[in-house]
Amino acid sequence: MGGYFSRLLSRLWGNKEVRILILGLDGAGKTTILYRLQIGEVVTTIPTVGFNVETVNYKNIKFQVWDLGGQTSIRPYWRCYFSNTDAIIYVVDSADRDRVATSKEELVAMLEEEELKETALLVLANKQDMEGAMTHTEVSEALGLTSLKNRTWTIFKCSAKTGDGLTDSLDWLVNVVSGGNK
Ligand SMILES: Nc1nc2c(ncn2[C@@H]2O[C@H](COP(=O)(O)OP(=O)(O)OP(=O)(O)O)[C@@H](O)[C@H]2O)c(=O)[nH]1
Ligand SMILES: [Mg+2]
Repeated sequence: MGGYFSRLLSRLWGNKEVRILILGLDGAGKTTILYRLQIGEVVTTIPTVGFNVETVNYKNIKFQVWDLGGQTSIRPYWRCYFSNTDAIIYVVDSADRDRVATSKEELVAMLEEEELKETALLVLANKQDMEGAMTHTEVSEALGLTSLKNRTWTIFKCSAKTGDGLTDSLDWLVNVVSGGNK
């Protein structure tokens, strides 16, 4: 109830709160992206065991961003965080051609979850600065994105290292959570 009223109030005051999950295989760059968004810098990361959560304020919206560990043994716990999620940022290491099929399997399984039926999907084809990285079209094909049904989704290429592409993707999220893309 308290949560409902605070959400209502923040909407009235134009300071909308949004819940975002950042998911993807281990090493994809999720934590690097989270801190790039929050403090605008590249931080040194260690593999995430559990989660990081930070608030990112952008264009009058308060994004509460949950970054979950992506190692095989941790992935089953992603579902504990699914409820009330407004959007998922799914991060792919575009230079990791060997594991893009695994990344697709995890994505497909996740999107079948009832709790995520209405959730918007932003795919980030990360590590574009690396030589031999797949283009975002290649990543899109490898993940089978074009066959997604009844889902608001997009894919952006980006590099957490250089920062390229991250602002555009945040703008897309702002548009979606403000109702512009539904
Ligand atoms: N070249 C390059 N390296 C990146 C980029 N993004 C992340 N990395 C590197 O990739 C490695 C893994 O990044 P993390 O952000 O820790 O990956 P993660 O997805 O959080 O991994 P888990 O916490 O294990 O799930 C680190 O060495 C990062 O510096 C990028 O855009 N370009
Ligand atoms: Mg991490």
